[in-house]
Amino acid sequence: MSDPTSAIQESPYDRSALRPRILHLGFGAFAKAHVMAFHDDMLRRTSGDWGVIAVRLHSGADELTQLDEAGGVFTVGEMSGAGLHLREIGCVTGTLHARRDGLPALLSRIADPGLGVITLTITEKGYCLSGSALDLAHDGIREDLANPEAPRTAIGILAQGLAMRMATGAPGVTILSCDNLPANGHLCRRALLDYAGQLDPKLTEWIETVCRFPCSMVDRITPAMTQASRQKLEAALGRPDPNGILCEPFRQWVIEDSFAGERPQWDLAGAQFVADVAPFEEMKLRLLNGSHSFLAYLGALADKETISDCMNEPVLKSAAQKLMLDEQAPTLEVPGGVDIPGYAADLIERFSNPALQHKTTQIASDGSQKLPQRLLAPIRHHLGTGRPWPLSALAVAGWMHYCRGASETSAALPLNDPLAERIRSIAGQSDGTGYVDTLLSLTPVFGDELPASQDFADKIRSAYDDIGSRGVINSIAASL
Ligand code: CS2
Repeated sequence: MSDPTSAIQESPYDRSALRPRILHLGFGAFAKAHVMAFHDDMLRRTSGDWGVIAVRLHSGADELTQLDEAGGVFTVGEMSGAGLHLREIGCVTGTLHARRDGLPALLSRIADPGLGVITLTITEKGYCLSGSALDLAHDGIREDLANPEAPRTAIGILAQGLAMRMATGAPGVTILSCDNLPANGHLCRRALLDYAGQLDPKLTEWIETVCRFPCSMVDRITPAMTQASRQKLEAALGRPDPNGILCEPFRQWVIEDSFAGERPQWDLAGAQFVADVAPFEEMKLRLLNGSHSFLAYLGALADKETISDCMNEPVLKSAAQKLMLDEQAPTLEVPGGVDIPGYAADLIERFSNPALQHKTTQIASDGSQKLPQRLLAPIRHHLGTGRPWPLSALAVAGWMHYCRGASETSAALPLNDPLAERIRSIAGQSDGTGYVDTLLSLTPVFGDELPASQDFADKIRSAYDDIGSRGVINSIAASL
């Protein structure tokens, strides 16, 4: 049965009037489905000239060339049980790839005085953080600091571009992080200031004075494209769109109202500008992303391929709901006007969307970067208040089992993580308590304080043993 499909909504605005005023770093699936969809929607409602330059630093040169060949225009398809709603996104006016086009082209674009906003989707690891500061021991950061005029990391490239802006008297710029980190704007600012502080105090002062780093909460479930989703899009569109992307219908963007210059009117497209994003960020990171990670590790171990497959398993579905309401929500300062049970119920419905085919192994990637804000921060809260946290313990223990690379039926599970090499070597040397304790000593993930808590370590060890002896579903069922 084919999906009922609406005709594509074409971009009705004059694309030739767009100027390169926004640069998006990390132009991948999420940027297309979220930031660009909001931006395109805004352009449909204004006669603005905010064009976007789509940038990638390392991989993805061919994808950008392919987008150039399509004149920058691509399709976003919103998938729901009811069908596929297609829209054309026309806000990208050009692309830049650090290797394909050379670094000077990218740096001069960042330094262009006409550029007002840099939006970022560079993933958690792109910020090169250790805790809440720049990791000065990070290989990429060390190399960039030794050779600041030819940087390779996003932080090194942004800093060099900002140094050029300062040198030419260009105005400050807004750098808007759209990654799933708590206080993402503050972390981004801190990373840049720490980096600049190693090189030039004048640059540090310039950044502090004239640049702005609003925090933002971004939300739209956007699975990586597969051959099946490309075919689905082609069937609906009547032609292939190699740049197209499929995602869920829901989207949300809450942005701190702190801009260096003019602010794009994203509110016309449904974004919210607020004074304090923190309550929104934490709610989304813990309820949505925290339960996503719970389902990703435990679901993958139980051979569930997608999040909607997890929702078809009653134990996993009830557990996700209970994790949200009993273990995540009590740790939050709830944003005004938000009804948490309603928000959680909507999440369960979004997770159940069968059209998304969102792979558990995709969400399982980069666990070492995701666990701290999604699961460990709430656990720290519970250790302080004495509330039980059995499902969070199973999620962390599930990550540990997942890192061994095999599901309960011995199917291979991919370990994509900046710490993969270290984790694999730990897994190769030990199992059981020895393995758990060695993982707990990974300070980039657990810090120093948590593993020093006997209560914390005992609960993780016991959840790990439980999963090993009783199996994933039975262990979860026992905690419900
Ligand atoms: C997911 C997110 O891959 C992951 O870690 O939890 O990408 C999630 O789908 C988005 O944050 C939804 O807004």
